[in-house]
Amino acid sequence: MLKFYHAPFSRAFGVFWLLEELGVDFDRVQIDIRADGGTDETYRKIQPNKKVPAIEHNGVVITERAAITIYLADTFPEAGLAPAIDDPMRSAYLTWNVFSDSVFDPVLCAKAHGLSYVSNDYPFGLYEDMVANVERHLNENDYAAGDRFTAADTQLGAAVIYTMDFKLLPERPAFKRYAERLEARPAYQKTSKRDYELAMALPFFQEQAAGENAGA
Ligand SMILES: N[C@@H](CCC(=O)N[C@@H](CS)C(=O)NCC(=O)O)C(=O)O
Repeated sequence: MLKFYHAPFSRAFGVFWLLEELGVDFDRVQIDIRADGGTDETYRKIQPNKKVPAIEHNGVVITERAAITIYLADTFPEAGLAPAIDDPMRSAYLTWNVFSDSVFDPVLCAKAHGLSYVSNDYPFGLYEDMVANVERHLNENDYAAGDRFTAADTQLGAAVIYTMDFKLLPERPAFKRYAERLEARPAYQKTSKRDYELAMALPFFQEQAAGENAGA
């Protein structure tokens, strides 16, 4: 049985959503990334940086969201979420899958932490360039790889929805239309509900919610 190393309200969400889109049976292993004193050291055997997500399948471990996404969509092709090697959509599919982890995410982390730099300082480049690139692409395409939903949307889409909610990504019409398209998917809705329930079962998020209510 496929094992999925997960933490609710985390970067593991896109893979959680993809597993639902693929209709795959899996064992979910919850990793407490917010534990006092840090994530348990034993998890380092699975993910050397003790980060989620990770998966274990047929005796191998796969880490890094883009790799996991590409692996899962290729391994379970029945769902049709991975354009074939010779499909013209394959190039955009791979590019936006990897872009989500290697450009989109670090650019927004740099923004959130107020990092000041020029494009050539870091491989992910500038916030303005990244936002313009995604906006142009989503003005021209309904989905990451083109005109149909693929596994790449579980990465780019999860990132767009999450960071727009947190006001890190501006609310441009192209981003909002894309988010609405994805949020309408039953697998997205089911996974969001489950992720929320799992988060709210944790003292960390219960305390956070209680603090927010007290401040309201
Ligand atoms: N490069 C990793 C990043 C994953 C990542 O940042 N995961 C966060 C979840 S939000 C994490 O596990 N953080 C826990 C920690 O760093 O202790 C990937 O793409 O899979």
